[in-house]
Amino acid sequence: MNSRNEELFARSQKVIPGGVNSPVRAFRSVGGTPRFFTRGQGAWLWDADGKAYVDYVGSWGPMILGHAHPEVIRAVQETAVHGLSFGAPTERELEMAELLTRMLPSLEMVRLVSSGTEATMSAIRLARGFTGRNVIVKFEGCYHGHADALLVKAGSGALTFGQPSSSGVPADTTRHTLVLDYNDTAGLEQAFAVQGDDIAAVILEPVVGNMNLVRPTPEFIRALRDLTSRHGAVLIFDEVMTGFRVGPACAQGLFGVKPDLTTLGKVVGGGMPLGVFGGRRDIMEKLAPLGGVYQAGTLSGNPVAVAAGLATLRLIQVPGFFDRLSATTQRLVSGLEASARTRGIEFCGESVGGMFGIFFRSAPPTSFAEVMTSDKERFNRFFHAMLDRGVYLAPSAFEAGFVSAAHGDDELRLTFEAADAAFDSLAG
Ligand code: KE4
Repeated sequence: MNSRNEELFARSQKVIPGGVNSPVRAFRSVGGTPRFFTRGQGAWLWDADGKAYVDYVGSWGPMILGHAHPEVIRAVQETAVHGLSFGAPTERELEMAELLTRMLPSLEMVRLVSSGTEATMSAIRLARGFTGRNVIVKFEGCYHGHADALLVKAGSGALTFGQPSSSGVPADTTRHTLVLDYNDTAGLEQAFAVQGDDIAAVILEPVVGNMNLVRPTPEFIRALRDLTSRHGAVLIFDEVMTGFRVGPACAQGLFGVKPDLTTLGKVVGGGMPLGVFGGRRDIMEKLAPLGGVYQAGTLSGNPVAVAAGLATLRLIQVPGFFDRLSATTQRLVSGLEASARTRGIEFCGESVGGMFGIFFRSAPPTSFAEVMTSDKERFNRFFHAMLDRGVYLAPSAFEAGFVSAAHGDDELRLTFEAADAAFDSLAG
């Protein structure tokens, strides 16, 4: 037992299932020992052995400014000294709600919650309450948190209702969830043709990050908006990952689409527990205490989490922020592609704003089936070769990566040097 990470992991597995508080952190997809981080600063993390890493996970998206940004830390400190939680309205959460409705035109009203899962779970219930319908449409490869109704895998055949993708979820709960193929416009049209008037909502990641990165086709986005409008179904953009990550007006701003409801998380809390759901006033006003759809939370709108979120949202609105972030992310992907190409390794990348995907396949995938043809084993070897050289990528071939405003020339140079050696080790 030579590493403090290994020692901590051995201890942790005795008292926390899998040694982690969220499964993907356990490195089961890539193998090896998860790193226990002790601190982060800017684009960097340090693990329990004191080893430094350039961080491309960024806590799975929230850390868009980099770790421990002084203005965010100060906002948290200045708020915390006046009390952590009141369970009552505060001006600060009103400020956050007003800011969000200014930043996203589709948000006429919002509710603050404590996680992305809470946001999507609430949005689904609200859509069902608003429409009086039960059927929810989601897409294979999209992840929306761990609410029962959304832990669903595709049914045995097209247009058959989903089966639970987790034990502990009653089949009854998922029998109203239809799982279709992402970017399959014909399949979506057929579902609406057959069951359109029973569909309460369609929920999707408008740029997928949870089967690694997959962009939507323009016709798929158009069909989603047309069909849901025509059939009175609620269109929910789950922007927990893409929200204020792919652009200042999220993915809906990139695509020029107004969803009926939007869910947010990650960046919006700046690293603190904060989720948001919101959208059309006529839908949101169905929520208690106004309407019959119940939703609540002890720490909803928590002042300290909101302070971190407000500081973050203010800082990402500085002119040129997303141009710079997108340029850095594109440079990262292009540099990795060039390194692999030089060595004749089949590899490609894709980026949207400050998120990226890398694949051991010849072209960026456009569907779940295509993602599954990527060479997972090669990714796992690449992951560890980069980790050994101080570059922390997402510990799964099926997760997107994230760049922060703190990533600069030095971090890219180190990353490319590590990638040259890592690709050499694969070519060898
Ligand atoms: P949380 O409950 O983890 O805050 O959010 C759930 C969620 C909802 N919607 C989307 C599009 C998401 O990406 C997520 C959470 N994303 C994962 C990363 N793949 C969080 C990391 C984890 O599960 O540990």
